Amino acid sequence: MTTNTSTPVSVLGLGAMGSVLADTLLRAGHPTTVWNRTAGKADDLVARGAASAATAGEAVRSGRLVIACLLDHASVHEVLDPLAAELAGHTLINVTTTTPEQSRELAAWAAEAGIDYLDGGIMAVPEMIGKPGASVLYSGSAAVFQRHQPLLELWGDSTYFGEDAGLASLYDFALLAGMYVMFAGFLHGAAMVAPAGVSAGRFATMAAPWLTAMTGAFAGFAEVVDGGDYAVEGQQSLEFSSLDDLVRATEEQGVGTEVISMVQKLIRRQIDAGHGKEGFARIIESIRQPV
Ligand code: FVH
Repeated sequence: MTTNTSTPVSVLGLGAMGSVLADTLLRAGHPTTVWNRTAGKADDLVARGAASAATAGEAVRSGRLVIACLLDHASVHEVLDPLAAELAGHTLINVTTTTPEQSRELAAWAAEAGIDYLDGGIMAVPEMIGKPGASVLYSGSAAVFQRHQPLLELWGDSTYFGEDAGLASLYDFALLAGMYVMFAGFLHGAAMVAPAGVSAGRFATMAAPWLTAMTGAFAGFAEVVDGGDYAVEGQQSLEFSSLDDLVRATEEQGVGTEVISMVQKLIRRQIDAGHGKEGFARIIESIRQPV
C-alpha cells in the first residue's frame, strides 16, 4: 500500500544533504521535525515551518517515520543505539552512506529492536535533490519502500533492489567506483596536456563528449562478460591495447603514470596468463582475482 497523504517525519542530521532532504519534505507539506547534533543548523528550516527537536530522542518521538542522514555508520549507531527502545515500532530509513556489510548490520540491529528498516544510497549531490537526474537506491523492507515511495520520490527517482539491506549500498559503491576511476582518467588526461599549454577547461570540453561517446561500449563489454567468452570476434585484443605507448607518452610529458599504469597492470596480468588475443573486457578477471 502506498500513501500520498502528508506523513509526520523526523530527520536526524542536518548536514549539506540532510538539510536539503528535510527541506524537500517540508515544501511538499510533510510535517517535518529536525534534529542536528550541533545547534543552529535547523534555524532556516524552522523559519520555513519545521519543528526543531532539542534531542534525537525528542525527534524520534515526534514521528513514526525517521530519516537518518548522518556522517557514517559509526555516527548512526552513536545517535540511534541509545534510542533503540523508543524506535521500536517506528520506521527507519537510513540514507547515510554505509558499506553493504554495515547496512546489513544496521538492518539486523533494527530487526532486533523491532524497527522497520530501509537502507538508502543517494546518487546525487545536495543541489540535485528533487531535480531531474537525482536518484536514490533502496533495499531492506519492501513494505517500507512501498508505503513511503511517494514521499521518497520527492528526492529523486527511487529504485528498490530487494530485502537484502546491503544491496542499495552495493550498487551505490559500484557506481561510485566507476565514477571515481573515470574522474581520475579525465584528470590524468588534463595533467598530460597541461605542459603543452592546454587548460583543464579546454581539455574538459573535449573529454566530455569523448567519454560520453565511449560509454556506448559498456553494453558490448557487458555482453562479453555475461557471455563468458572473451575471445569473440571483432574485438580489439589486449596485446593491441597493452597501453605501452600511452604510458610512454605520459612519461614524456613528465607526469605521473599511476592512473594509466593501474589499467596497464590489469591488462598485463591477462596477457601473461595467455589471454593476449582476447578482448579488453577480459581485464575483469584481473579485478575478480586480486593479487
Ligand atoms: N553531500 C553529498 O554530496 C553526498 C552525496 C551522496 C550521499 N552522501 C552521504 O550523505 C550523508 C550525509 O552527508 P552530508 O553531505 O550531509 O554530510 P555533512 O555535511 O558532513 O553532515 C554530516 C552530518 O552528520 C552529523 N554527525 C556527524 N557525526 C555525528 C555524530 N557522531 N553524532 C551525531 N551527528 C553526527 C553532522 O552533525 P554536526 O557535525 O553538524 O553536529 C551533520 O549533521 C553521508 O553519509 C554522505 O556520505 C552525501
